[in-house]
Amino acid sequence: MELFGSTTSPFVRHCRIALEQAQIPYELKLIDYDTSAKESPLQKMPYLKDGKVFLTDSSSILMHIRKKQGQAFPASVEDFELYTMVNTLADTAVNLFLMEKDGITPEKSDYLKRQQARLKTGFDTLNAMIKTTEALSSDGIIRAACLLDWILFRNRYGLSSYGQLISLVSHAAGNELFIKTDPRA
Ligand SMILES: N[C@@H](CCC(=O)N[C@@H](CS)C(=O)NCC(=O)O)C(=O)O
Repeated sequence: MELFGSTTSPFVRHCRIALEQAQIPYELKLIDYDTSAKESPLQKMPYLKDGKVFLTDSSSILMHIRKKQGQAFPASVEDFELYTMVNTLADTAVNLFLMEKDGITPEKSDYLKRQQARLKTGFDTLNAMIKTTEALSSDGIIRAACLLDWILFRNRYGLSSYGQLISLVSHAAGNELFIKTDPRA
């Protein structure tokens, strides 16, 4: 099985953690955006090749992994709500980051101002929603830990007032698989 992506993408990191949890042997193929634009119709990373199976989104990749592991994906409606909420925030934060690299900032775009506002209401809600500090206990929680650590790594948003979010990342930071997939490594 081959997983294609970068070591910095929070979406790729989640898939790597799931593959490790499922103890599925795989090769991480490091690629850049030019390669994903050529090889994936969605022009995004991650994508996965497993024999004849070709998957172009981290959610279908996770379903494939969890199925092989004999686990449900999503595990519950509540965990899927958390997962999709974090996913939307991840898309928002990554878009803002990539647009900024191209010199387009919220000051210049009402659409980006709305994206920025979404981060605040989203993080407020996540902070109230996340009750566990068991960092890798479900896909909703893993996705949250991957996104929050990416936000800290890229210095994209001040999280210091969000006690539960900070506590989740601190617990994750002590986990072997989280350490192994650290984007700073
Ligand atoms: N829905 C996708 C999102 C993946 C995604 O946004 N990946 C980013 C890297 S972190 C990407 O490839 N961006 C390239 C682009 O938007 O041009 C998934 O869950 O796999």
